[in-house]
Amino acid sequence: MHRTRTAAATTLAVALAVVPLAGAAGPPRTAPAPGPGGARTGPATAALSPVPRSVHDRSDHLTITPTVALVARPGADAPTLALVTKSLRAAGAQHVLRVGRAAPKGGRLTVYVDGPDAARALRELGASGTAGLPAEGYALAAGSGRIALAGKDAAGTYHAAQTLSQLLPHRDRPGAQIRGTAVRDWPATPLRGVVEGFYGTPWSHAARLDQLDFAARHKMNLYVYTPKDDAYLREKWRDPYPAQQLDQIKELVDRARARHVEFTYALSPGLSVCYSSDADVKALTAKFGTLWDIGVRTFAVPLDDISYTTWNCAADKEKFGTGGGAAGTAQAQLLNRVNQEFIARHPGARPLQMVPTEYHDLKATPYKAALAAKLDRNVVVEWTGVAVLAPAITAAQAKQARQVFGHPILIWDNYPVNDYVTKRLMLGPFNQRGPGLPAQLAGITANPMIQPAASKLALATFADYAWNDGAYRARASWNTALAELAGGDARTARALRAFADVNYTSAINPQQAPELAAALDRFWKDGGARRLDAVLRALGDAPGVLRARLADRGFVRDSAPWLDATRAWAVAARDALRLVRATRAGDAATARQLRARIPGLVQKATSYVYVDMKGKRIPVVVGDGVLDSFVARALAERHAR
Ligand code: LTM
Repeated sequence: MHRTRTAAATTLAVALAVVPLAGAAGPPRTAPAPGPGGARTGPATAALSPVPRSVHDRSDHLTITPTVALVARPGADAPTLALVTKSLRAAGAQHVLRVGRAAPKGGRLTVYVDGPDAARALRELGASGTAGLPAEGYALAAGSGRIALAGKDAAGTYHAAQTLSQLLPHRDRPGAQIRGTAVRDWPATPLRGVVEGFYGTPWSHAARLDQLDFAARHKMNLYVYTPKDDAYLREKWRDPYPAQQLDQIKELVDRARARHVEFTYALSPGLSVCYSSDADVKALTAKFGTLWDIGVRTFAVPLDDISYTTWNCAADKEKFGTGGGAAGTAQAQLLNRVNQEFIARHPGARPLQMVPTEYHDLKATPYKAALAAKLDRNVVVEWTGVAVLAPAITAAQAKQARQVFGHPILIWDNYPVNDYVTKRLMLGPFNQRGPGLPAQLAGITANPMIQPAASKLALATFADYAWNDGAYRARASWNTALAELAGGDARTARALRAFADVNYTSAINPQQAPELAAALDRFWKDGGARRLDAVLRALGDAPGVLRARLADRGFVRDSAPWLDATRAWAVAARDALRLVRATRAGDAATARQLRARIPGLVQKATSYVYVDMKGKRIPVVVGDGVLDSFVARALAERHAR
């Protein structure tokens, strides 16, 4: 018997839930997120992220046998097979044997990947195949001694393998028994990924490799390489890369390909280009050629954050005239030449992408009209919404953008980017993007923070939205992301949640520290000092817990000054709470001592700095407007009484 769960389930109780067996039980791979105050919420099973379109529980089970047969046709996608094998081994299988069309043998778990065998296994398990699915869709079914994975295309099968890796438990020996399931799933929009497009210290090579792995785990399929402070992308756009840098880019391209992620190379000539110059067209296409040679197949020309009222050469003024319409015409001509002389002449190249100079509104202007009329139809236009930092983006706005720009729209979403406010980490979920938006788009990308590992919380929620916006619930997705980053460890997840709460605010999550603010409000209402003290103690302990237990060391490195500030603010706030209690109890001596000490604690809490790429020291903020206000109100308490 099958029971269908809708994809909108907030915490998706996972199919393939592990059935505990004597001697075989262990923690599920991804534990549920802890609830406020530390209580575990949801069932004792993992949550799938992104939430699939549909999951059917089956009434049967399968067992991870010591040897598992893996049936795949010759030429099957190697990354998919590697991932399936890795997941089976992590679930306790000792041997994963690749076989041809061999029939299942003697009670051995058999896994079918694509082809007629997988199609038959899906049928036998009562699951639909891939007919009718869009690109990257997949079907996965498991039960009664077999698992079948089938993709609409190679990327679809790879996504099925990613889902399987979340479904299978982590065991160090065979024998785990698993409930049967059937998953049918597909993405909400063709392109989903990260645009490394911020100002400030570009991500390191190691961080980029790590991000490509992360993207794949979250079913993102795009990484756009366009850090503003890589000189070879902007100031020195005409210059070839030094060999070592090109080697590193090639390593990224190869890693991306092995993860079914499209590496996009985005070159920004706008600071110095002469649009009418043959030599500059040649310089642009020659640079693209060097990237093509190392395997890049997707190219972009961002023209954001440049002036279009001043030309870089007299020839442009002469040829195009002045004003926004002239700029749109000049850009369209340059891009059309790149499109026709490079993209069209390289079979296998993906559609060219561009960022217009007017990228953050919907006003009908001469510039946009020129682009709409003159830019080749198949060029994809990037757009940040109705503001650079759009507080919300709706499907209706995206529809309008398609009309105004006259081209397919790829959203460049400026969240969780923090280059304009480097004192802040943005650890809240992706938010305020409407249901139905992805369906209007060629795709959606998120511009991350300067801190790559710390960006993962927001990016995981972004990926959930981009894959299945209909099922997206920001807080539920955030809970899942916290649990994943914490590696399923409840204590780490609680610490991470407390830390993320005081680093929450942004253009799309206006409230700072929503959980802490609620705890403080409650204290001012009911005077429950013990309860609040426990919350503040947990906040103060969180940095130590994360430093000691968080497996993602990059997150700890990225967050270092914010972790220090969090600890120091919690110390100051606990003293402030003691001050309120002492004042209310008429304990003047204690109150006097605390009053003398607290300013020094606040000074310490505000002393931690982020050092940017130019060596500028920027004092970081945590829980601003919440922790500082609490301390100030506590200090004022004496005057109020
Ligand atoms: O958003 C775009 C298209 N361009 C720049 C980004 O490079 C920058 O990271 C963000 C946030 O500061 N704003 C921009 O305008």
